[in-house]
Amino acid sequence: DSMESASGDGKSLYGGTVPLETTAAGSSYQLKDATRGGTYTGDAANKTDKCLLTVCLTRAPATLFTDADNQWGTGAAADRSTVAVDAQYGTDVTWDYYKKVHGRNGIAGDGKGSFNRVHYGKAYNNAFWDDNCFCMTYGDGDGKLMGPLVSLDVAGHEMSHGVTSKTAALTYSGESGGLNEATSDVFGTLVEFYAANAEDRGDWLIGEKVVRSGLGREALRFMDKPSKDGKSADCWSEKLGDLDVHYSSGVGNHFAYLLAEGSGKKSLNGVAYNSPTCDGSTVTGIGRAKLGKIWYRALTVYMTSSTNYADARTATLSAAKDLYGGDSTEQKAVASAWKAVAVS
Ligand code: ASN
Ligand code: ZN
Ligand code: CA
Ligand code: CA
Repeated sequence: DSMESASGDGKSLYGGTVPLETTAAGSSYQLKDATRGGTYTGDAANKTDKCLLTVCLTRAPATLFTDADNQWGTGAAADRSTVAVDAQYGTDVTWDYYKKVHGRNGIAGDGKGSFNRVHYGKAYNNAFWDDNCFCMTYGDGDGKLMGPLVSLDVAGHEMSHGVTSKTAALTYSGESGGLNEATSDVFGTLVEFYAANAEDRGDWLIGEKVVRSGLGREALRFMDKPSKDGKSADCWSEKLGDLDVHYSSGVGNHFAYLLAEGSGKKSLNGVAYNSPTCDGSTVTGIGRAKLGKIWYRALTVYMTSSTNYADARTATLSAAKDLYGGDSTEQKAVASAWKAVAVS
């Protein structure tokens, strides 16, 4: 069969009707995007990987989604293609964000795509990046705590783990692990803003589309005040590295919010924020675009596998100096935002 790129669209679960670039193969279409390195989405058939650490005896499949008329999904989770639309769209937007904003061509910067697996496991309340398959995997959620974990911010979060893996390679434990997680939350959030999707507008919450009433809170994580999740740290302390990486990330998330938006109260796209500082100082934000520039340069030029929060401060100060000059407003804001989360 001859293969050629085709423009279709899909009815997603969280983002309304979205454009999809697919592959025409004979009389049907594949959910595979040749314009983004061949990134594709497959069905994991509710199976799970069986692994001991990184050695896997069996792996859930990634059976490529196909469609007869290139109009994918129904917008309802009952159709197996619907969440595939979200996942493919999420990695499309993330691909475009890295390319257009940072000049990065794919996860590894080599133009090569990756793939998504959706419907992983049964009632699985998680999503993850896996360095071994170089792929993203999404559960359907149990419907009580969470729905399908295929929102834009989660897709951007998981794909950004791949970018971190190919750049700073921040070790996934201790403070470097918290920074690894914060990197994914920061870029997942910037991807959500970049998408400008009317059904899933940009915000500083992680997983607000995914959570269900049983979880008892409006998002998985809150970047303006990370402790709103009941576990994450707002401020650095000596013991921070003992926390799970999804909670020590709070300090980096809080820094990122403060740097972009500033301290205190703010309302954005209909969401209210109130970001405190750890020392009572006032931080004036420099905007999301500059946050993204500074964090990306710090990640790709200055951070290494062992970078801790003090090192991340130095890395972002160096990045801000490169981008905007020493003693620039931007570099001073980076210093103020780290001070405000007790990193010096
Ligand atoms: N959803 C989680 C994450 O991407 C999975 C994990 O704990 N690694 O961080
Ligand atoms: Zn993560
Ligand atoms: Ca949103
Ligand atoms: Ca969000």
